[in-house]
Amino acid sequence: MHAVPIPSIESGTGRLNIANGAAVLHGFALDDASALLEAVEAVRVAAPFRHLVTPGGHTMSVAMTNCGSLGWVSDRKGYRYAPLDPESGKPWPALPRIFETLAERAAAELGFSGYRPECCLINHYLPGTRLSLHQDRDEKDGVAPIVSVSLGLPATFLWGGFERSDKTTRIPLSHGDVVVWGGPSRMRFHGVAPVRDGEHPATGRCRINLTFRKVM
Ligand code: MD3
Ligand code: FE
Repeated sequence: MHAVPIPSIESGTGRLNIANGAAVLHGFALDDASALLEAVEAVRVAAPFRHLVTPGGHTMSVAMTNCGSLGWVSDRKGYRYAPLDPESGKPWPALPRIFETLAERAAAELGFSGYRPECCLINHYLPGTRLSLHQDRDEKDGVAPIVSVSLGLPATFLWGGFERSDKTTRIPLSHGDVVVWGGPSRMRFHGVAPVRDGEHPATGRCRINLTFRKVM
């Protein structure tokens, strides 16, 4: 079922296949990076980054916001997608056109045509910030891929198996990389190792990650 256990480089394409339906598209967002970051600035004015609290009472070290018709939120009551920003009581900012276009083009590279995510969760990492191993399982659509876009400081993505205790593979992600996670990989445990200190010309001292999600 999981037929590609070992990452394989497809020469010349800038594409790293990591499993059936999952691949890193190196530099796929480079040409759009400054426009994407401008759009993030507009989103954060309307819906600032905030540290969500987990149902267990821990404050997440990643700061998050959303755009789209639904946003991912967490509090003591649980994780869910919500149409309103709980901080403002207003709808999340709309998905910027450049976000929609990039996500659809990236998904199409892996053969997922007509990708129309309702949500873009935007994660903000300062040096030292990490995201512990988890599964993304709050989406009703467990088949559509998640598309992620890395901007700014590099990070090491931790890619696990189907049990939390499975060993993880480390995948370096840098500015402009796009990853499409579909097919059987969709429910794998994954996380991000603590971001190392540094300066990036596009973002300064932080990493921004966009994850597009087909929720309904
Ligand atoms: C693999 N974000 O927001 S993106 C998340 O870099 C999240 O901010 C990380 O994990 C980040 O939930 C990683 C890549 C990603 C997203 C979802 C996945 C990889 C995935 C779902 C299944 C498998
Ligand atoms: Fe995730």
